[in-house]
Amino acid sequence: MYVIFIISFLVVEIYGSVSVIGVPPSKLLLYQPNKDFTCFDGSKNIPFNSVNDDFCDCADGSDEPGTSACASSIFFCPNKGYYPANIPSSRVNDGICDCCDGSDEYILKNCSDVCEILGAQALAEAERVAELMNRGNSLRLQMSSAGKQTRQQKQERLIELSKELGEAGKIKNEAEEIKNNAEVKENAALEVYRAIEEKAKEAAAEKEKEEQAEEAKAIFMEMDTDGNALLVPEEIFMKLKPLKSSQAKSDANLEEEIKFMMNSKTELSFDDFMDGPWNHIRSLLAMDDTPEPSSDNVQGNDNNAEQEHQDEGEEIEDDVHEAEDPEDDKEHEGEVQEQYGPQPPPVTNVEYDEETKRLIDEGNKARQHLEEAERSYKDLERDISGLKEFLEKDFGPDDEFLSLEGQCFSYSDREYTYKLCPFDQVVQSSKQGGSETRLGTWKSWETSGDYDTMIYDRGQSCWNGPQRSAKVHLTCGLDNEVFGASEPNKCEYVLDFRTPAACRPPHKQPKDNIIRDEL
Ligand code: MAN
Repeated sequence: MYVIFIISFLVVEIYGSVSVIGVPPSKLLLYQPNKDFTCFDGSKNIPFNSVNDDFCDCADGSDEPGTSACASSIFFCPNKGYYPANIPSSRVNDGICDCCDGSDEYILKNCSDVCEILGAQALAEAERVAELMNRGNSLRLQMSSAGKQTRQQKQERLIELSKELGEAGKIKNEAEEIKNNAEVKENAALEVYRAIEEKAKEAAAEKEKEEQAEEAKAIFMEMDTDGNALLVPEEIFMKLKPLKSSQAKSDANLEEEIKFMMNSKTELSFDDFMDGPWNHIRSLLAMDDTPEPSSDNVQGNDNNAEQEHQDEGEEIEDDVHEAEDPEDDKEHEGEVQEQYGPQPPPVTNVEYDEETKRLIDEGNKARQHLEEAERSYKDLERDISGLKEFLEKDFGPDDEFLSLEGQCFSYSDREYTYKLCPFDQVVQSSKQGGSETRLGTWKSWETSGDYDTMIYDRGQSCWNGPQRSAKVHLTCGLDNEVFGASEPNKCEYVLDFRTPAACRPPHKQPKDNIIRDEL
């Protein structure tokens, strides 16, 4: 009796065509009330009144789409006014509303049909999204045309700079030739003065040697108390014993030291004295002449130490300054030095003649000119490589992302502020203060051709972990804005960024998505 009720309920005729509950329109032809039913897997033919009789006949469950008798059956919700749905037939008549039209609960009938409401909401949402897509897409087109224009300008600039580089190369070569020629003349003129200087140095050295010999002679004679032109250990002892440097030594130690100085000889002629202990004795005598440091001097030394310390500090600051300077001047100087060879030696005490002065002046000008030409050439090379690097970046199929280059967008959560500078880097700074942490440097799009996720890697190393990295998920929005940031794994960050550049024209009209008249 109950089965008959179900059958009469489950097979209904609507507008002249038979509908079997739980069956989608596309499969209705397979359920003909005037014929036996063939299981979909072809395993059985059963009388049609066994369809939806709450008894599972077919192994594939195809005979019971509208009851929960077969574990594998699928129930079709028509959901008129909203999206149709397929649910497992086990949910049919379980008291829970699964279909928005309530068709899965046809016995209890405890579910009202909310499909129209859902459909209206979905339609409104689809219209909102379509509107967003439309407006976003027009902004994207504007960004794209600005991007293309910038690309064009940069390409033109690259051509100009490449020409300028050719010119700068010529100027540099000419300057180098002029400098080489000037230096040949300058060196020839200075050669004369170098020879004079060399001679003057030799003469000074010779004089110094003679003076030393005289000093040594005087000391030797002073020590040679018996005047026999030979020094014996006792005579040297007499000279050294009163010295301050000997006061800490015992007589035996001093005697031992003298023996060592005399290379175990028992007596020294003046020549032996000069070859042997003279240098040592001279420095001992010189030390003895040095005044004791007074308390004022000690203070002075402290000041010096302090000054040195300060100087060190300045040096460190200077180092930092240098490190910050992108153009390493020192390196540049080194290059110049290496290329231009040694500068003319500062020949002191020598007055150059007018011609030499003129040649040095020309040499200096030529060196300076070459230095400037080198610098211009390098500047151009740097600009060109910057432009090339820029133009090689993938700014989207229509350059719609290009205008984001050079801009930065911030987002703050409770602990950190994140800053995204598209195509450059992502950084993080703690709200407690402290320096920025680089989370990553622009690498590429995650999947080439899909412009929905950016990858930034090679960030600062994580303590006891890998280098930091960040992914940026892009969605369509009317403004450029970071609207979320998280760290799902330690030192791996995800930022959410909306931008019109990520908007596309809507493919379909919103109404097409809502199936209203499926049955
Ligand atoms: C900092 C931040 C955090 C990160 C830890 C790792 O505190 O960069 O995001 O998790 O370092 O030590």
